[in-house]
Amino acid sequence: MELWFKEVYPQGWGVVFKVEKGLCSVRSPYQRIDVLETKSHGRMLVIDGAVMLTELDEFAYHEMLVHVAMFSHPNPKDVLIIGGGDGGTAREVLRHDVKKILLVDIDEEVVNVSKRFFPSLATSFEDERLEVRAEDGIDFVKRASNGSYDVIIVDSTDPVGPAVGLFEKPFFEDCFRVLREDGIMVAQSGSPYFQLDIVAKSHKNMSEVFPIARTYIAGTPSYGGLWSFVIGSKRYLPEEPIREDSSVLEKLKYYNLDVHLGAFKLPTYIKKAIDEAKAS
Ligand code: AG3
Repeated sequence: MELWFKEVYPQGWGVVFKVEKGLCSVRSPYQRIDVLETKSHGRMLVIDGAVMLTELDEFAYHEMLVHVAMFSHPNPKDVLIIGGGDGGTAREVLRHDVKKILLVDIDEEVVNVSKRFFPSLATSFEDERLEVRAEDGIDFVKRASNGSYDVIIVDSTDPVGPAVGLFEKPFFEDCFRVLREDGIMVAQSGSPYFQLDIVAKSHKNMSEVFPIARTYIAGTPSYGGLWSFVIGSKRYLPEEPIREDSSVLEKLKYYNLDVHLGAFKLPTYIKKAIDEAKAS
């Protein structure tokens, strides 16, 4: 019997993967978590039916989520990750000379599943610079002290259920407050093909909170082709990397200086959607 996994976007198109076998399926208090062995993409993490990552192309998403912000800051030492329980985002941050990372994911089951099935991501949990807390990221930033982080990275699922607030202005305002005076935050902001409203709304919210707000894109085939990220900065221009660190760069597979610069060149329809949202 042939088994296929498909994630269908509401527009009536999606991504399909031939499944060799199901490795794990758990229901946490927050969501359903599945790990599948696919024929073409290695292991895949699925949350509530949505593809979170595959071993084949997770590097593109994680490198682009992390290194654009990290290379736009001159000296990122204290980093807060909201979500990212699989450890992939932390793995990329740990390539830099950071002092401390706090990872706040609402669901510790994601961390447990990653430790069992995704060793190449979960290596980050062994690094003593990383602390993990199972808490709601929205509540966490509400209570966090002013000016405690250089970079905040939001690695969330789609804006459904408990993740909805992670795309909204009050959360960005709290992040602004807990960042230092030259801090930067970045968040995944949806698919430019299937979630253009989320791309545009996230940008609008960010631009109402941070003096500098930009959207950039990267190729992520497992999420249907293209993905977007929104970045908010208090001082530095994120489209211009401020540092070059060859010891980090030589380990990366997607991110490089040209990709950083190019990622901010947006197709017309994305620019238009952002401009329209800002004008509304
Ligand atoms: N975080 C963002 C994935 C969103 C994908 N959406 C979807 N497939 N509908 C993934 C977590 C990786 N650390």
